[in-house]
Amino acid sequence: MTNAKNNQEFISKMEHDIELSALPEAVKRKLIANLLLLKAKKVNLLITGATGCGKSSTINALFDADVSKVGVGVDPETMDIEKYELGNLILWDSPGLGDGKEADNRHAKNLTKKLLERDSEGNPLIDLVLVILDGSSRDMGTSFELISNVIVPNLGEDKSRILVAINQADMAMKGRGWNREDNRPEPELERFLNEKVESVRRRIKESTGVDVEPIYYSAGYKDGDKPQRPYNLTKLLYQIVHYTPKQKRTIYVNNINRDREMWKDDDDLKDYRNSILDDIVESISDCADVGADIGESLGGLFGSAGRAVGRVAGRVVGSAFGAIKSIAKSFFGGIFGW
Ligand SMILES: Nc1nc2c(ncn2[C@@H]2O[C@H](COP(=O)(O)OP(=O)(O)O)[C@@H](O)[C@H]2O)c(=O)[nH]1
Ligand SMILES: [Mg+2]
Repeated sequence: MTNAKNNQEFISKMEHDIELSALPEAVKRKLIANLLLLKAKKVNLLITGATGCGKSSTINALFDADVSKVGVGVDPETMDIEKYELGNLILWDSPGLGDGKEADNRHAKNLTKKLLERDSEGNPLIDLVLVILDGSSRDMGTSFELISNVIVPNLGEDKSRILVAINQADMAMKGRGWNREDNRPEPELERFLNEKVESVRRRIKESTGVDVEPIYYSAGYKDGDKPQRPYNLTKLLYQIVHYTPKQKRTIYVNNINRDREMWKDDDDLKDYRNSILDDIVESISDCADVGADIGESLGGLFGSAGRAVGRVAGRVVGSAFGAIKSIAKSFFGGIFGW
């Protein structure tokens, strides 16, 4: 089953369920109008980091994109950046620094160009940059260089478009402290990883002034005789969803990996799942927005009495939030095996 085929599936199902729900007609119409707007959106996610840090593995784990097979660029200027289109989700996969002086200059130039690119509405094309660090490497210097010299200076005013994630958590102490059976770190490795997260956070703050909340995870691997499931992949997805502009969050739902094995192991699964759900539901219902609209139109018709009705409609929208959440939850349940 390819994800491109499932693009729009989530939104179509939501439309169908909202239509059949007991929600007031005006709320239904507004929600369906919101869904139509969401359908037209595209999200552009730029993934970068040193060669070998695990960009391809991460994309494959999150989105089941089979990145070895799709969309390889041919333009020699931008050959190093690969583009994958999964319906409305567009992934840009670019090497970071560490490939030698000449290649690094090229990568920096391509990254800068991509970050400065604007969409047809004049907004930055790239919605979010995911910088992956190799947690098994002792030398993070080139990654900090990438962040402070190439990524952050080209983000514009809003510095919230950057996420930093430390991959290969299982190999951070050369494999020591990783409980292979349960696919999670033992306390000693956990401490080590938490310190690493803290030092990465501090170094980025010191060199750029930007606050990031790095996480550690493992993209896992399929090759070899003992494949390993990802760890903290739901946490990574939560961050990606959360830092994506609100109106675009539903786009991920259509494209996440349908293989339940990918989403099993996290440090606090329940919490991330709920947060993802809340973020996505918020993007569809946008309660305040719906309430205000309805209140306004009723107010225009009936004056102050209409505004009072509008306030009631606002509360009805609160119940719409609940209805949408349960619809979304059942959809997700099928994917994540909740
Ligand atoms: N142990 C371990 N190996 C990983 C992990 N993620 C990626 N790898 C391995 O690291 C190598 C490079 O990964 P790849 O995704 O090709 O990196 P890219 O160059 O950034 O795209 C491959 O052999 C992967 O199997 C991980 O979380 N743990
Ligand atoms: Mg790759």
